Amino acid sequence: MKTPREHFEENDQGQVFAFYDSLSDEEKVNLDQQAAEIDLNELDRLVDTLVRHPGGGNESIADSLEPADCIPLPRSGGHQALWEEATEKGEAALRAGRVAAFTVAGGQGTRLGYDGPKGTFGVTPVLQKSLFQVFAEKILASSRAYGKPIPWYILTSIINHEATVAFFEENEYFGLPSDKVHFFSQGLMPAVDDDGKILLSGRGQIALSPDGHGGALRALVRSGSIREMEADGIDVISYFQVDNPLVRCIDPAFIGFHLLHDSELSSKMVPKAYAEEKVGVFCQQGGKSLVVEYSDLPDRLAGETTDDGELRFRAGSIAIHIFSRSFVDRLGSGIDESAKLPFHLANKKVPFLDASGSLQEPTDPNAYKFEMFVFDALPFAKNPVIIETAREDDFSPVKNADGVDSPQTCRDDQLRQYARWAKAAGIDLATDETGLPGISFEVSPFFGDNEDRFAASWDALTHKPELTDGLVLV
Ligand code: UD2
Repeated sequence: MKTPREHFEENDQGQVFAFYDSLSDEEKVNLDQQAAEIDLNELDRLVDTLVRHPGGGNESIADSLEPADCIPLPRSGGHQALWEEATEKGEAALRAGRVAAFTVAGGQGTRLGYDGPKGTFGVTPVLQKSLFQVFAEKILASSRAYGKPIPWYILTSIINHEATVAFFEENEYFGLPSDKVHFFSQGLMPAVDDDGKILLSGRGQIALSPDGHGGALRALVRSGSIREMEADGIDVISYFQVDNPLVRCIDPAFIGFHLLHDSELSSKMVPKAYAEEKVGVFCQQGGKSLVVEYSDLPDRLAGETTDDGELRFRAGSIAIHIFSRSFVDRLGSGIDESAKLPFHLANKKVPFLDASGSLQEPTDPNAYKFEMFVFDALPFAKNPVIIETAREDDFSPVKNADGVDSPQTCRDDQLRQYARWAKAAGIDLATDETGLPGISFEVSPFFGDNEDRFAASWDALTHKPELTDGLVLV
């Protein structure tokens, strides 16, 4: 049996062990463990196909792309009766306890410049509740409404696992039963230089980073989460990203469409706001559905319009999906050789140890990372369904410190949503032409997490407060 060091040396990756002899016993064990997790054959193949011989480019993707078919909202011409049928179907599944929520929160969140797991970032207008608290309360409100616990699975990574778990413990799981909140860490991939050599971030430390949200599927299987869901009778997994507090974590109509179509993977889309918006686009190619990431869609297609002036490739992916449990099992366990998520390449700045052992902090991208994207599962899914959703009810992510998709735009979108609900309930509230109220207030998901529940709670109040700055409806 070869040692990891011998194995790496034979595969031209001996630099990983360059400082091995100077390490303590514990550090040696640690480095051996990290090395043992790396599949050098897979890495070699990735370096060869993605780094040394990158092929194709955008134009080859574009050749036979068509826009995907989507189920429109009633306001865009969809059938009201169909949406009602879907809602009933989804509600029945929720009452039967078949649904789990799943959040991917393993990313680094570098763009926001916030030091800590992104889910701990405060976002609500008055109380500055964290993203995690918002999701927890929405999940709890749904589980109360349908009379069944909704387990919540949270994907973390080596970067934030401990801090994430500690945050939930400190906050007593925001009222959720602690045995219904499950954390598990995603896989890691090494960063390599231009020559495909694995980089070290310390003498006994490989430069490892999360394997992308596509790694969620194998992490769900490896962690035993899929088996646990099976034992609990859960077959519907409601997937969303950690950065979007507007998301309806649990949406009966969406669940219903997924089940009515016997779909393995369903997705929500919003019409893109403008051609350059940084969201993937749902397309079709060779009879399969797929998402083409914004950076891969040639400008000429992104900007193409139809006769009525709409973007032709307009179905923006907002990273909200429903997976069937059996589909995750099939893809995540790797038993289906024909259904493997590809890796994508990212050219990044990665601090590394040079040959003399000093740490270099590059100012330009010096390394390649490999990531899987969860939406690459779409072409492998049977009966994929894409439904339209209202952006204002499902999507306002916090990605950047300022400008678009920032804490400010997200706060305003939450306020606009509360104001719409308030007005629909008959409350007199002044708003500007974008629907933004002049006051800052907040609605707890327990008071209402949609227009109807808000109206019901409001009507039930014997003493109706005046909506003033700082008011929180709980
Ligand atoms: C993502 C989508 C984009 C659009 C947009 C909507 C990709 C590549 N693009 O863009 O098409 O749908 O979202 O907001 O996803 N994450 C992990 N582990 C990882 C990497 C990421 O859990 O290894 C999580 C991360 O914590 C976050 C989510 O995945 O919740 C999105 O990651 P991102 O910020 O890299 O994606 P973004 O904004 O480029």
